[in-house]
Amino acid sequence: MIIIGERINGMFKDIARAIKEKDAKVIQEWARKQEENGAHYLDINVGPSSPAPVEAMKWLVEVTQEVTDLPLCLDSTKYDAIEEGLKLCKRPAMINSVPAIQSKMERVFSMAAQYDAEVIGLAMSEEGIPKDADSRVALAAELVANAMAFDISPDRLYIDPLVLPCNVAQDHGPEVLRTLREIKLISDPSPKTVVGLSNVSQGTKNRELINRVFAVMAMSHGLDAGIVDACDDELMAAVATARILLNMDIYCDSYIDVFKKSNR
Ligand code: THG
Repeated sequence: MIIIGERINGMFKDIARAIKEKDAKVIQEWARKQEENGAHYLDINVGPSSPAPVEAMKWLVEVTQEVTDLPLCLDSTKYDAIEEGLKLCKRPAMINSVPAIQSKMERVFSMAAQYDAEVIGLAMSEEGIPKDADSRVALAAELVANAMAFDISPDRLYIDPLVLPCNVAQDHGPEVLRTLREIKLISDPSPKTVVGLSNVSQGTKNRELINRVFAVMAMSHGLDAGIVDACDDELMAAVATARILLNMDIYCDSYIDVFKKSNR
């Protein structure tokens, strides 16, 4: 699974404070820590209550790139913030995200073509997030068709079926899993898939266990990437183990590496 580290997000109090006070050290420590723990991309989100999202995004991109060469996943609903961030990215980035809404798809896919960015497409429309897998897959197909219209190959598109907290939307769980599997049948090459893993446990007890179990279940349904807590060693070990059991890595070199890192 492609690991997108979730931690540089203004949803977290320490990040919100660091953005406000321009305290680069906090951001850079999280960038380093997530990279050391195996992240392949870093999600960059200024948070829901940023008074100046464009400026904050530019600053986060700059200070993060001072300490890491990992590609960034620019996470915002404000496309001006994403575009200004893309201009600063040293490597092709990922745009997070666009729903299946025509005007937004046009803006985002033309931006992706211009900056050679990958794109996360959300299985939602003007009407919100559908519950059943068939409706989610239909929205995924719309995203694929629109990406292709901008010459973006489907395998540069990550479809996010949208994971909701299991304590308020328990009935969505199996539908999300079925969506992950069926998305692979939409096109050839097929789009990739991604989830915001920690959503599944928001507001619940025993969050880490719920995250770890859902990660493995989603992987067995073909999940390609996850925006996850890369600093949860047990999660990273579960992911490495699932890769062995799904025959995605050869036992045992990369497998043993994970355990060396967490001192087991
Ligand atoms: N899909 C896509 N992008 C996403 C999401 C998604 N980006 C944001 C989010 N969802 C994924 N990232 C997080 C980051 C943090 C949390 C959940 C998902 C989280 N935060 C604590 C909380 O809300 O309880 C914050 C509390 C604290 O300050 O410690 O759980 O689904 N494409």
